[in-house]
Amino acid sequence: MVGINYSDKIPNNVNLDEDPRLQRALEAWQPKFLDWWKELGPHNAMQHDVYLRTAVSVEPSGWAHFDYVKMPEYRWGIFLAPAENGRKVNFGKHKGEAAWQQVPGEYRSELRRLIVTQGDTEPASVEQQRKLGLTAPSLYDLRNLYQVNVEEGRHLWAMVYLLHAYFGRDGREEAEAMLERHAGNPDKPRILQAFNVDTTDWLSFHLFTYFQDRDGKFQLAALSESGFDPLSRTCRFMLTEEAHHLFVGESGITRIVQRTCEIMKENKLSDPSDVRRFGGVDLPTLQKYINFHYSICLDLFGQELSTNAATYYTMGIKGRYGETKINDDHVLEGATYRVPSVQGEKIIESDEPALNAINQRLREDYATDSQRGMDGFNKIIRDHGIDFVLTLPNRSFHRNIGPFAQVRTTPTGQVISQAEWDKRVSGWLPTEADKAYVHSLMKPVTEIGKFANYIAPPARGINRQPVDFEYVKFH
Ligand code: BYC
Repeated sequence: MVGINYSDKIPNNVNLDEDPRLQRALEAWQPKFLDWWKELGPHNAMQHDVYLRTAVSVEPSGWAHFDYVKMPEYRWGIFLAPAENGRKVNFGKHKGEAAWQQVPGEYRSELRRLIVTQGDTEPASVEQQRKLGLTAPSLYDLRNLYQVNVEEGRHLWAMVYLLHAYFGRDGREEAEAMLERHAGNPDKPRILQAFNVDTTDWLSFHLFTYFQDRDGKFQLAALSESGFDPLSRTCRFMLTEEAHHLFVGESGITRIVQRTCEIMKENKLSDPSDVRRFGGVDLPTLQKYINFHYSICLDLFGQELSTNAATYYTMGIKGRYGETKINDDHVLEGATYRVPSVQGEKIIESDEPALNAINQRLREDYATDSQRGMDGFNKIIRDHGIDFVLTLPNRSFHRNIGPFAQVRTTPTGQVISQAEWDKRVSGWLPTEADKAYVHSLMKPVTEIGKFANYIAPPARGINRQPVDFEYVKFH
């Protein structure tokens, strides 16, 4: 077992006590992080006792310890996956060289930029979700929200550690700036657009953890391939935490779909929108929410053709998903990849340099992974004998980044005029009335073992506890 030192002020497995300068710098950042947590972390929740897991080891098996914790006392720390002996740079022009233990001087600004962008999303998501605790559908769900939130806080620590340890003064300044930009702040917004939208209801929360955290999975996986070994090791451990966030999203949507289908069956409803009369999330509304969240997440992968991504790849600092498992030369000079674009009224595909299509490839991998869960939701609907299929909208729909930002298309990918879009958009994206309806369902349920009407209980509890366990104790 690779031990974690919990006797230090900052728990870590990087021998922080052997580097007093770094330790002091991080200990000076720690109270600023806590101030930020108290101000912009979960609203009115600092005194609650929450049944949380904490990392006790970075090995894949058995890293978690579960107990009641007040969130400000959570032991945020620095945990890297174990070093791999003899690890190499596995792609780009340095392929085959020993992985870097220090930042290569000539790649400093690109690496810093990637780490800052990654780091910025973590506190952003906590800020976006800060009011959700007021309307949780159960104690079980509330606990999951808080678990996700504290781990996003830890992911910020992961990036701040890299900035402090490897980027000197600029890194320290970037670490400060992480706590100065805020989700939705017009003067100092978060870097990526999707991290400036408030998550104000639990339908959105489950879609966020399904779609947006999945972007996290794919970006972290691409960064875990990095030739800069400390970044790779940090991201590898973050991915084990990320898996739980994706579970929260997938199981949350599953439970909402399950409940909706039960309502339809119990009440013999054939028109899906009638579910609203019985206080459920009707499938057409769920589809609109899917359209919204999926499309804003597609933007998180950047432009379809990106010279930035080509540069990162050639430098060996950000790879592809599952890089070492891909069967090619891992240099991609002269290789091509199919990339969609718009030509007049049509969406076409053309072969483009694979290096410029690195973002696009990751987006496609993401799309495939997103569809997998959708198939599961549709199976529940089918099994209830309901004639409705949830779909992912076309990659051109409602985009703000890349060539599709210039056009309007239907969810099936037909290019349409702005006038037509204005006429039909209320059938594709949540309207104010849809949002008001969803918000009307958001009544907190705090009784042990009880669940809001629009969501089915989970199949099992957390850490083998029963579903009717007191996952959060209010104070
Ligand atoms: N919003 O060449 P391109 C997570 C900019 S989520 C605003 O394609 P690049 C989490 C771009 O900056 C994972 N701006 O860019 C989930 C560039 O600007 P400049 C987060 C955007 O750099 C849930 C220009 O457009 N991690 O962990 O190849 C909860 C040209 O674009 C956006 C990462 O993102 C946008 N969506 O790709 C908690 C990994 N897209 O140079 C956490 C690190 C593009 O013209 N980041 N632009 O000024 C990256 O790898 C890259 O920055 C991106 C963008 C993939 C995001």
